[in-house]
Amino acid sequence: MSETPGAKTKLTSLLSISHDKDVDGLNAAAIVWRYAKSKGLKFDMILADYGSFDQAFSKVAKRRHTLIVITDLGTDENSLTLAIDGLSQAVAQGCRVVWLDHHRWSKEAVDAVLSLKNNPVLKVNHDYCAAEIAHKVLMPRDETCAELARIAHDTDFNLREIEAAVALTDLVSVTRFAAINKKLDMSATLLPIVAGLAEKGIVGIWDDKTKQFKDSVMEQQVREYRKERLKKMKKALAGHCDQVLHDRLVRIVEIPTGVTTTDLGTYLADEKNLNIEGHELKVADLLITVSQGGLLGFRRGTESTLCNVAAGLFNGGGHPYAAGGEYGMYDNFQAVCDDIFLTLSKNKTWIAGT
Ligand SMILES: [Mn+2]
Repeated sequence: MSETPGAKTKLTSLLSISHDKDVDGLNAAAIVWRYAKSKGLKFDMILADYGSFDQAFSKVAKRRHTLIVITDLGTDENSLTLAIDGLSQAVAQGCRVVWLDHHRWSKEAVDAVLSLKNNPVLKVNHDYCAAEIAHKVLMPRDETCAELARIAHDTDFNLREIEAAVALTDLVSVTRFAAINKKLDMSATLLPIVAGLAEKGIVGIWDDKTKQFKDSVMEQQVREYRKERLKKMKKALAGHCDQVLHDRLVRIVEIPTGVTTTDLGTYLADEKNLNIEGHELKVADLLITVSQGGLLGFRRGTESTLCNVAAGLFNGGGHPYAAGGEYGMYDNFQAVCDDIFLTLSKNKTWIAGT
């Protein structure tokens, strides 16, 4: 932003609320942190995921003279009232709101945020990841932020062209899974990573010469995680269920805990990984992952299927290349597969070009 936000409203601190789920949310928070430093604002951060980020707004209501910057989180009917109540209270106490996101927003939600007092800023752009938007809006001339934005883009769009981005993605996954398993506070657990990134950018935590994390504990955790993950993905593949429907190979696998759908989707999209005891499998046109809680992930191995449309048949949605839906709790995986295959066989809309 060109104008100094503290000029009129005497802002003394900055509260960052960002998505804890992935590199994009963390890098966005790191960019916001660098912005706070550049303006001499005291910095606090809350990292949250959907379902819990509503709670952040009760904390927001207590803030005074704070620039509240929300990144990589969208708001929907469920969370909108809570968000607006908390933010209205904060704004009445001299706070100002900046909201930067790349998810789908309803007109109602846009209008509600823009109707807040103290000149709220709302930028929603689907073509970029949240860290890129934060970089462009807050710190356009900062090279460190530019690099953080590039890294977030590489992982958010699953390009995997930057080794540090792939490593950081795994570091975030292993740290999050550990926090969930040990019931630790997510913001506190991820804080050292974001702090390192905010301090110096990716070189704050990553050594590009040795291609390792500077912190030996982080490096060890990531190595261990990758080894375990590979074992789990091989096991998941061994239990796969295949069926050809409307000329497309559909593969369903149970996703083990500690493996993300993106990891498994990427692994199973490479035919080098599809050798089971000397038997070569083909890459599936549509891959569906089923989690223990009955959530479904959709990825595709070819462009002949539409993940978002397939997910739509299971109360979900997303992009043509990646989507999510739900099946519900289950105990018989084979029965789940039969059910999913039946639903997909009755409907052809998930075939690209129909
Ligand atoms: Mn994002």
